[in-house]
Amino acid sequence: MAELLYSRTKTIQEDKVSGFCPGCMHSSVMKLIGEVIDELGIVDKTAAVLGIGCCGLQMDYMAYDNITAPHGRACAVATGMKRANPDTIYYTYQGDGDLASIGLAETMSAANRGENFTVIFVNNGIYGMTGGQLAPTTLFGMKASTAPKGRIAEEHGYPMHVCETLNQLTAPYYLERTSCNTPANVLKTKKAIKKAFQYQMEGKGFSLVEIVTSCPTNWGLDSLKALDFLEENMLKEYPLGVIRDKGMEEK
Ligand SMILES: Cc1ncc(C[n+]2csc(CCOP(=O)(O)OP(=O)(O)O)c2C)c(N)n1
Repeated sequence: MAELLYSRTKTIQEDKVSGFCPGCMHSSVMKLIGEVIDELGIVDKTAAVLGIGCCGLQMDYMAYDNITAPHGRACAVATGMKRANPDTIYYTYQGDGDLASIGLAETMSAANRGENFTVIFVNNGIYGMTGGQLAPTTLFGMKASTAPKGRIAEEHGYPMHVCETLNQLTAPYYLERTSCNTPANVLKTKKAIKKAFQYQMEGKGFSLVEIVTSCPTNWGLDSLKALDFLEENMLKEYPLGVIRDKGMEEK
């Protein structure tokens, strides 16, 4: 394994104030990842591979190593990093545009190879950073800057279910969909992230945790209305739960 350049003891840059929009769940998810890394005692051997988008802003808040991959290529970059440094714990952190649109081939290929890293997939149903363009996960009727009348099947295809699609492959070890819309779901999300990291530490292969989140700014809603929209619409299209857990099947 490559020698670490310096020793790390903390996960979060404590002096940073969140720059995310009000109601954005990226900061909650990032905090959970930090807590999990702390609890597992792996801060000195963890590195993030960040997608491009609001997800990439994580680099401002985390105190451990990270690398930003070209748009959509996080799973390909993580593949190389993990194979070169198998003792390092790698996770990718990607939005729906990054992971399921421009990066779909990289995601599917890494999952199909059963690469031993963890994917944290933040699904807010839209391209956040670039101003609300249609994503593969945009719901029917949901307006986007590139679909002003809302998603229409004939023009834009159907909302893409990433976990269910990956569940068609043989290799993935663990696939779960969670959300951060309630305190109970925040705890479930943390549990899922922890499990995914633990599976990687045990060398089990590819794990993906999809977290359904809101993007009030690009949904054109305030934070509370965005939460209602998430519960009434996003969670209907993207139901929460374990899609596959080979660890449970093996027990
Ligand atoms: C090759 C390339 N194409 C397009 C872009 C512009 N771009 C930056 S972020 C982004 C979409 C990000 O959306 P998403 O992955 O859903 O992340 P979010 O911002 O919602 O977290 C796009 C299209 C880019 N940076 N590089």
